Amino acid sequence: MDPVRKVKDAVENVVESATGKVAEALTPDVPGSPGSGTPTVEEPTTPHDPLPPKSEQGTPETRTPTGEKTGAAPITHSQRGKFLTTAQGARLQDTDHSLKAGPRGPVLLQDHHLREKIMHFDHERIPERVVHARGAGAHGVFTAYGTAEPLTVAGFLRKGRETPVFVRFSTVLGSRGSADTVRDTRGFATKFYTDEGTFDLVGNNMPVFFVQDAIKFPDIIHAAKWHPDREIPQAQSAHDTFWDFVSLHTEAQHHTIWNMSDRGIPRSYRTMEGFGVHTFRLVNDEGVTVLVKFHWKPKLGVHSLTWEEAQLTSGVDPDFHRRDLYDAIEAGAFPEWELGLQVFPDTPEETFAGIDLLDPTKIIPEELAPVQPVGKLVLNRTPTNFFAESEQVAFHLGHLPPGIDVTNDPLLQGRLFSYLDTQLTRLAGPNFGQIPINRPHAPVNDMLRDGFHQQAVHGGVAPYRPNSLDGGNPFTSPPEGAFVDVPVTVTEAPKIRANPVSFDDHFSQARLFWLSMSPVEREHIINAYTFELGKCYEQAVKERQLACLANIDPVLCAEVAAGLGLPAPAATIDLVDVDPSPALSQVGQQWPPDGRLVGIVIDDSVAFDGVDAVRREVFAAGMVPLVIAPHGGTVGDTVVQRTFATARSVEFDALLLASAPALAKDAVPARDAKVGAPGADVVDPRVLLLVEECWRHAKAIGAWGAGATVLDSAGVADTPGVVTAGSGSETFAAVTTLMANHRVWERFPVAVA
Ligand code: HDE
Repeated sequence: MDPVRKVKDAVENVVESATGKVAEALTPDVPGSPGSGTPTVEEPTTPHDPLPPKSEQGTPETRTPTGEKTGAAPITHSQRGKFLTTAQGARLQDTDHSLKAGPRGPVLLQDHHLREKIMHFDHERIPERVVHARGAGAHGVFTAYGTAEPLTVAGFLRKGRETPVFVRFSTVLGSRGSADTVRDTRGFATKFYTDEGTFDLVGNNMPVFFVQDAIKFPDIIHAAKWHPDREIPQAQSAHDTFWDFVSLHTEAQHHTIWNMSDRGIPRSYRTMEGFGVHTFRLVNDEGVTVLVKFHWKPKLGVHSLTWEEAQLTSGVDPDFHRRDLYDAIEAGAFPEWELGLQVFPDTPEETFAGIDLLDPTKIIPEELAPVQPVGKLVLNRTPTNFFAESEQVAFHLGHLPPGIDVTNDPLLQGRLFSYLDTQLTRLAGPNFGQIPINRPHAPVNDMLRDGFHQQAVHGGVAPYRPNSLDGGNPFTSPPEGAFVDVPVTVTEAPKIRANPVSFDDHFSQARLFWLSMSPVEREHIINAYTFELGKCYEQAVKERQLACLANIDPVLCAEVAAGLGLPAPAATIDLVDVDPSPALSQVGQQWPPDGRLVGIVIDDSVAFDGVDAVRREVFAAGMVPLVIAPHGGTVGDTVVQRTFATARSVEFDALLLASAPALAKDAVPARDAKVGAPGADVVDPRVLLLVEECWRHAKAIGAWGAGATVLDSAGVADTPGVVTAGSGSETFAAVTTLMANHRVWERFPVAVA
């Protein structure tokens, strides 16, 4: 589908409509309606086939376990027919009552329908991922620019080649049902279904990792997850075991400062960068190799929540990132990233600018090795069934197509074991590659046989090589088109448990990150460390982490120490002079506002025409307007999407005020403690709270007409990023300009330069 907004189309249709039922026509186009049909109040009784999926939903292509297209339509692939059946297809007349010996009698063991239904229900859950349990995936397409052709034989990077993809975003620490907006690293895992075999790029939204060697992964995860005695805290690093570990195992300090920065609380999956973290090796058709790092650059720029927003959102809408991803796709604001490469010569030292390319706790600043775009990713379909797709998708670093190979990064090497191994428990056996979302699009002829949940009906008698009984099939491939391991020379060395000396520098790049931040970003980092260490009980842990901060920067250390009420220690190493990398900062650029949510506050005093004109302009600008009113239903002819009772500031990227609503009918003290608060006698207290929070979170606010008086009541009139104008259109135009900066940064007070 052309990425033209459905919402925009709907508006245009309405303009052409002569019926005048504008409000009715607009309602379904606000993303989020649950089903593809319009439900009736009465229970439907006329049998018909299952409803089609919603238009924005996609499924894995219908392929055989060996990768061949079946041609079956996705919906017939799962459920068929008008009538309820058993799993074996026998029609059922009743599923509301178990089979009993008389209406008051005991349930009979022979009730095979009851037993099948309960048996299946009892086993609906599978083990959640040991890390990255909380996540959400979407389908899309990757289109190559061709710029990587000189570097690799990988066919999916040939100019113009389109490859279907499935991307799963995740947090690391929380359980499957935990909140999306906690402070944490985010996973960014992409499955490219290439016709030369699946390529999984299993990355994160931060370019470095806590540990340098895979053997330390269980340690960092045990430290960061909940305490084993009480199983708290959920999805948090603000506790003693995490800080105990990272302050002792100091190679974690670089990743930790990324987590403490605004990168740890992304505004949305759509506004995250992605990184392959490790260095990979590309090989071209002449056998020439280069070393590369993979980067995903979001079209909307890197944008984060404020800490208060993140905390509020965890309670108000724990599914915030998932909802944002799916609503954006449904609205036609398809999330986009460019895939880019940092390219380094493949020298025996495997270093660049003196930085060890095998050390996953180090970046190469983009100023030294620019990211070269090689293709574009567009996510354009939501899953049809979350379990079948997001939960069952299985990524693995060893899923590599010809032209992309691994390096000796010891973290990467351990991952090559872990990702297959974990699926044996999680997806119950070795055939997880045959689950629809994991089926390759390339022909499969693998000699792997049998096992739990085998889906393929293998013919032949000779799944071994060499054979003559199956005519010698499968044959090994000629080098062209085959995955050929790059014959890297392994230098003679003793077998030892040790790191290269170059891995010993644990602080210079944490310092590089700190020095690259803008003043407001530094304030956020100070605040995050102070909060997290403030939640620790053990004095020794706090003091030890302060000692680490002293080795990053004296100002950072002193500010955090002041917040903790502890003395700031001196550095134990010489602080290196590093050139900042401006590319690491999120502040200072302008970005498109696609798919942003704009709240419009109205009440019965507002003319429909004015509000409708602004709504159209918001749609036309590629954003989604949500009308907020004293009650649900309609206000005049305007359809209401949020009420004062259901709206909360964190949902909106900007706020427009078309009126100054007095206390709504449901604003009574027994239901809302804010009624009676200062100013609430003039403007409904929930509207005041909306404005105050949007202001505190540095969002653009605009008002026209009576709306301007709300700004006075909230005490925010004539402050940065608050605009008033003569009409809704002018107000929205001014707000749009402000939104390009992501936030009204100057509203954040800065204490340290
Ligand atoms: Fe993972 N990681 N990881 N990891 N990882 C898993 O695989 C592991 C690491 C990452 O959406 C698990 O299928 C080890 C770095 C993502 O399904 C498991 C080590 C990076 C996802 C596993 C690492 C990642 C995972 C859990 C140290 C960024 C979610 C379930 C050597 C480059 C994928 C699963 C999804 C998931 C092991 C380190 C990213 C247990 C042993 C570094 C995005 O196999």
